[in-house]
Amino acid sequence: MNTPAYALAQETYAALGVDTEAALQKLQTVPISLHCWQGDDVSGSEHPDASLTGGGIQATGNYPGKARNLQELRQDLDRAISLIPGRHRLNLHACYADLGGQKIDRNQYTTAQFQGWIDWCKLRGLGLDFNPTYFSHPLAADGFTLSHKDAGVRQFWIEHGIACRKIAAEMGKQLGTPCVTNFWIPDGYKDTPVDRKAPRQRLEASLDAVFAEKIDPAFNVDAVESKLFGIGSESYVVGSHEFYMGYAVKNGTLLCLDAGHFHPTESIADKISSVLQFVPEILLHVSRGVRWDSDHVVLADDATRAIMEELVRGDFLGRTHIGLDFFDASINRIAAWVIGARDALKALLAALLEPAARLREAEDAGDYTTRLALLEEARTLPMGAVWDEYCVRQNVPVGPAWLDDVKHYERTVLAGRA
Ligand code: RNT
Ligand code: ZN
Repeated sequence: MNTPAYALAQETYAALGVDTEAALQKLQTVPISLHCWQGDDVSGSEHPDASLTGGGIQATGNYPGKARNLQELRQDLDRAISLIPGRHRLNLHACYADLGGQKIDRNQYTTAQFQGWIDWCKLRGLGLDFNPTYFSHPLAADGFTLSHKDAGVRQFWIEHGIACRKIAAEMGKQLGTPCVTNFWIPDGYKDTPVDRKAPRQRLEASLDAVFAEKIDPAFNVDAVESKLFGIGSESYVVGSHEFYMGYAVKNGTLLCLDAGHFHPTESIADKISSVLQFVPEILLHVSRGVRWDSDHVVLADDATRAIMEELVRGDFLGRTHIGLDFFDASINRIAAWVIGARDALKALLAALLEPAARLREAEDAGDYTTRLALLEEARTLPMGAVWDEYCVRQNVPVGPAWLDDVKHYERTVLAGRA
C-alpha cells in the first residue's frame, strides 16, 4: 500500500517522464560503505586508551557517550544501521583490530585479529571494506610512513600494507563480495620542502612493494587516496592528486576521491568522468569540508547532489564504490552516521529522479534555456514523498522519527558510558 503523498508524487514525476518505481528499484542496489571511525573519533581499539594521533587529520568535539571498545562500537553501529534504509557495507580501519589483549604490531596482523568483524558482518549480510592505518602509531609520529627516509620505517609500513591486503582478500572471500582496500597515508611537510621529488619516488617504490602480489579482484581491489594538504602537512603532501592519478593509471588500481581533499572551490563531481576514462573503477569518500578538510557530517547539499548526479548521468554507479568519510565528535555520533548515510542516499535518490531524458534532449538541441529551467524546476519536485515511501518499504523510521530512537538510545545506553 503506497502512501497518498507517494501516489501524487509518482504522477508528478511521471508527467516529466520519470519512473519513481525504477528509481526506488535502483536505489536499493547501491551500497554505501559506512565508516566505523565515526563511532569513536578515529580512536581505534589497539590499546585501552587509544586515540587519534598525528596523521594530518583531526576529530574535534567532546560529545559524551563515545564507544570505548569494540563491543560498544558494534552496538552503536547496529543501532545506526537499523535506521538507514537499504543493505550496506562496513568500512573498517586496521586500527580496529581485535587483539584480545595480546601485543601484536600492525605489520604482524593476520585475519585472526579481524575474524570477529568478518563474523559480525556475515551475520548481518554486510560486505566489508578495509583500510591499512598509517597514523596513530609511534612509527608514524614524525609524519612520514611509506615515503620515510629511513628504509626500516618504510619496510614496517610496507609490511603493514601487505598484511592488510591479505586480510582484505580473506574478508572478500568469506563474505562473497570483494573488499575495497583503501590506502591513505599522511606523509608530508608542515613547511616548504626543498626536495619534493625524493619522497614521491620512495612512495612509488613502497606502493609497488605493497601491491607486488596479485590478488584475485573477486576478493580484493586496491584504491589509493590523494590529499591536497593536512593538519601538519600544509605545505607539501607526498601523495598528491597528480601522484595518485598517475599511479592508478599506470598500475590499474582504483583511485579514491575524497570530497574534502581538494581546493575548497573544486568539486570532485567534475573529476569523476575524467578519472573514469582512465581508471577502471573509483572509490568515493563522500565527506564535507568546511573551509578545510574538516570532515563534517555529509549533507544532501548541492555538493553531494552533484556527485550523485554525475554517477547517475554518466552511468558510473557500476564502476563506483561509495564510502562515507567524516568524524564529528561534537554531536551524537550515531546521529552523525544516520544523518550522513541517509543524506547520501537522499542525494542519490534525487539524482535518480532527475528528468534525465528531457534534460538531455534540451542539451542536445542546444536549448540551454530549457536545460536551466528544468534543472531549477526539478529542485522543488516532491522527492520527500518518494524518500518517505522508500523508508516505509525498507522498514526504517520515516522522517525525523529516527531521532527519537537515537535520543532514547542516548538516555538508556550512551549515558551509562560516562
Ligand atoms: C584523511 C583521509 C582518510 C581518513 C580515514 C580515517 O584525510 O580522508 O580517508 O579520513 O582513513
Ligand atoms: Zn578520506
